[in-house]
Amino acid sequence: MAETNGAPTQPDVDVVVVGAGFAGLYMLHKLRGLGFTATVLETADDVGGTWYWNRYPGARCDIPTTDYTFGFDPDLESAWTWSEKYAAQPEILRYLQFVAERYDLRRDIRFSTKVTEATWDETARLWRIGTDPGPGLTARYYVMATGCLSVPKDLDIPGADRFRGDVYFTSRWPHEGVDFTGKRVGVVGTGSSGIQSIPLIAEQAAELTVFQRTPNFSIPAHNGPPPQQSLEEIATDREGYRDRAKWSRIGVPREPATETAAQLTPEERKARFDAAVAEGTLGGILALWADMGTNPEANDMVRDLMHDRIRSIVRDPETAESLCPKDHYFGTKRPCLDTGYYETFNKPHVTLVDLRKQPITTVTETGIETAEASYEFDAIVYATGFDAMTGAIVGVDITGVGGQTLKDKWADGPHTYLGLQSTGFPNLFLITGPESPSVLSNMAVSIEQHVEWVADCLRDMREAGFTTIEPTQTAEDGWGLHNGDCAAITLHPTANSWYMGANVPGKPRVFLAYIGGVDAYRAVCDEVREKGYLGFRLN
Ligand code: FAD
Ligand code: N01
Repeated sequence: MAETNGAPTQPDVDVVVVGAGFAGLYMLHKLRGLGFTATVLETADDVGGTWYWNRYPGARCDIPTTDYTFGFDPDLESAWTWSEKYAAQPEILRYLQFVAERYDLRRDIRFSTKVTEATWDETARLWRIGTDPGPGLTARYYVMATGCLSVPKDLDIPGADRFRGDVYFTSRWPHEGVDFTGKRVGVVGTGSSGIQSIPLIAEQAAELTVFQRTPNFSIPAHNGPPPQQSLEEIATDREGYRDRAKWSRIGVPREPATETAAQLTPEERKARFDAAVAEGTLGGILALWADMGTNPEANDMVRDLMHDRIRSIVRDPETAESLCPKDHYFGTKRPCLDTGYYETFNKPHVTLVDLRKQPITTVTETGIETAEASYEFDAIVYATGFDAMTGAIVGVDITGVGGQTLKDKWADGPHTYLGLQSTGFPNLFLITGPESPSVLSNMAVSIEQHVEWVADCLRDMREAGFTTIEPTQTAEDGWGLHNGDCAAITLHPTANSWYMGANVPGKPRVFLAYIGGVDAYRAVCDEVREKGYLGFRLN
């Protein structure tokens, strides 16, 4: 670190980026292209982020890979071919490694390095970043590309540390894989990770017991080759195709439904539902009719169709009823795409334990006890989710102007302007942070939009001679109100979802993402920039 009379005048680098997933990799590439010096800090020992950590059997994307991919470089796109409609974790990891190699990114990434603290030095106008292992470094700008689903939720099950058999977390799966052949396995959790892994664990295990607290909605992924129509559209008009995704509601090129449920006959609704199930995409099933996310009756119609489908597959009526989600509206928890999930419960060696009827009382040395029974296992798999959206951000001890910590400021929920910055924390940028479309969208598209906005902002500042940027309080408060209003007109706040922070005991209950749409959000961000960074204070 350069120092004059003991006080640093110049930072070690222009920008520190934390995280080497999709977001951190593209941020580094973009910054370099603009002539900024940058260092990426990453806990893992290689690139990949989500796709480095989540190596459980069946892990794959739920946005078609032709869309869940970088679009910023046409040459990169022609250099890579996805093998499946929904590529599996090893292939997505290979892709991100390929990206790192293609742009020679690893030389500016410090692996096996956890960022523990970051403090804004008001005099020197730079961030002092503390790392484990040290030494830390200083930077003018600090970008958190730390991921929305990167911090596993702490286990909140009594006795969990007593179990003497093998314990696995889907979010921290061993690199060498796990062989469950002949084993008695218990899986706790039936979100996307559980629903993807359960059918494959069932193929190996001698006995599989699934502990379900909340059933989830799932439709078949119908995985296979990448969709021919997308491939053709990309081949003939790549830019137009990517543009349609950027200006769509969830970041995939698709026209939204315009008719409300009441405008359709029951036969038309059923035909749309069947077509969406046959298509096997979230974009399709979440857009059956225009009011399914806002009108309880319209949503009930999807729920009923989903329940009928589950009952038609699962042979044991009691198990089928337990698998039918009734405590939340369709779409208010992220729906899942599966391969043979419901069919798995027809196998004689697979048992569903409905924790609504018999809650877990404790984990024991040899298994799991519920209010009604005791289950013995060789291995327990926890697919229990993440401290989503804010976990990785407040996991770093971040101190801003006047000694205020971000953790304190966000004690009642995140406060940001555009999900990009928080008042009192100059030059700190969040990639796909809370109050941006983020996890409600195809994140490849949302990550690119944020990275490009931040890069443009830093270049604009350099050209205009500014060195600090932070939102005004008015802008931040206004954005917070707008976020809350957008969520309030939907059914989302009614669910105990991780979108609401409800999965982590003690976490404030607020809707964590911006639900106004990828298209509307992009328009706001573009306008803010065009109007000279309206709502930001530059110095
Ligand atoms: P991440 O990939 O999470 O990377 C963040 C990195 O930051 C991690 O490597 C982490 O180790 C590092 N990090 C965090 N804190 C620190 C720290 N303090 N110090 C140092 N390093 C730190 N989204 C979709 O749009 N479509 C999908 O199909 C899809 N599938 C998913 C499947 C799974 C199993 C999961 C868990 C998520 C999925 N997501 C999907 C969301 C996914 O997280 C994003 O699409 C995307 O990969 C996020 O990239 P990122 O770079 O922002 O964050
Ligand atoms: O986590 P989750 P996830 N006792 O929070 C249960 C993305 N993703 O890793 O709902 C008993 O959804 C919990 O029960 P409940 C995607 O965005 C995508 O599966 O809290 N059970 C729930 O069933 C996804 O939404 C893919 O009642 C407990 C489960 O554990 C997000 O990541 C694949 C419990 C956790 O489900 C998170 O998914 C994987 C307890 N104490 C992930 N605590 C794709 O398909 C928790 N549970 C692309």
